[in-house]
Amino acid sequence: MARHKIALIGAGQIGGTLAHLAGLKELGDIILFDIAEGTPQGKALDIAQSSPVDGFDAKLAGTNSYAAIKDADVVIVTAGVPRKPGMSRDDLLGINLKVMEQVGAGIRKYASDAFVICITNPLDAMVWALQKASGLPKHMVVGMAGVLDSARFRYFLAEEFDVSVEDVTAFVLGGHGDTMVPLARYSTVAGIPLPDLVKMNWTTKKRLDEIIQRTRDGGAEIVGLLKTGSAYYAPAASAIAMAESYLKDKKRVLPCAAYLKGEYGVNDLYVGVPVVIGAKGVERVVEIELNRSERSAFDKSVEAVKALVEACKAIAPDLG
Ligand code: A3D
Repeated sequence: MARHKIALIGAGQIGGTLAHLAGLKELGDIILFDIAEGTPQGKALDIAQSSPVDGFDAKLAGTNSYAAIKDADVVIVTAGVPRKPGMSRDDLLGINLKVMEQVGAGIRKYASDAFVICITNPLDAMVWALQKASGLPKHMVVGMAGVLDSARFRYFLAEEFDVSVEDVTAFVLGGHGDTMVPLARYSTVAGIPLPDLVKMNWTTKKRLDEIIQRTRDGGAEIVGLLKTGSAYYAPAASAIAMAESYLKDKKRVLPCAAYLKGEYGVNDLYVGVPVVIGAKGVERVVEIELNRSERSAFDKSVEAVKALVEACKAIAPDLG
């Protein structure tokens, strides 16, 4: 059986980390694409030279030509600009929308059977634009945000309780950004929901609220520390988990920005919800019951995503 082919569009901080992780996990051969000349070639060569040390077999190549992504099984898109301190994800909209149009055209031409994972911000609007620009089936185009947001939540909870991150599950819904909705009652330590842990005096409601806020602000906290860009290790690890679930037909249940056509009362929009990712792409949207306050937080988040998509349509009417 031939090796899988993974194309990474954007060879910046996340793109390079994706290539390294995909190599270490032997997910397939890797093509790094970027408009910057030399960057994808240099990173590909550097990572390839680590393969004898780490003992993984993967061919890596860098390119400035879309033709090289031909017949990729998975395409992960990070092309565009990241945030600088003081910028919101939404400030990136105009620049990154143009990038999505170019990337979408490249994928349409050379990799129309691929499973496509978008990471470029503002995520929920950019994944919408990328699906429109590429014309790929909606279940084959998803956005990475929920896996990262829930990983941040899990990490903070594991720290709070002084337990292994492995035993903490967390649930985050809605758009990626300040309106994301971490769901406490669907988040657990070894199956015990967070509200029960408050009753058991493991923590307080106030501490939990602080952790939820820190999760919402998780990206900005790192932008503030790094000063020259945004997070890349955890975002890359999160997208790799999604790619792996597709390539190995693992059918993992992961929160992703998925296309909704009526689920959660939302139509024709990409929003973060739990989905099953398997060999057929997004195989199922998991629709959970929301209580009144969760519903209202989710609706607020959906409205924020809608506003961004409307802004995209105003800038690029052809996409709508
Ligand atoms: P960075 O290191 O700047 O890499 C972006 C790369 O894209 C650079 O190498 C650019 O040369 C390249 N690029 C720019 N325009 C094009 C183009 N038209 N075609 C191909 N390549 C191009 O950024 P990064 O890797 O740190 O972040 C990439 C994106 O991910 C940004 O938009 C971030 O905001 C976003 N991001 C999203 C999350 C989510 O959770 C959704 C988290 C962190 C970062």
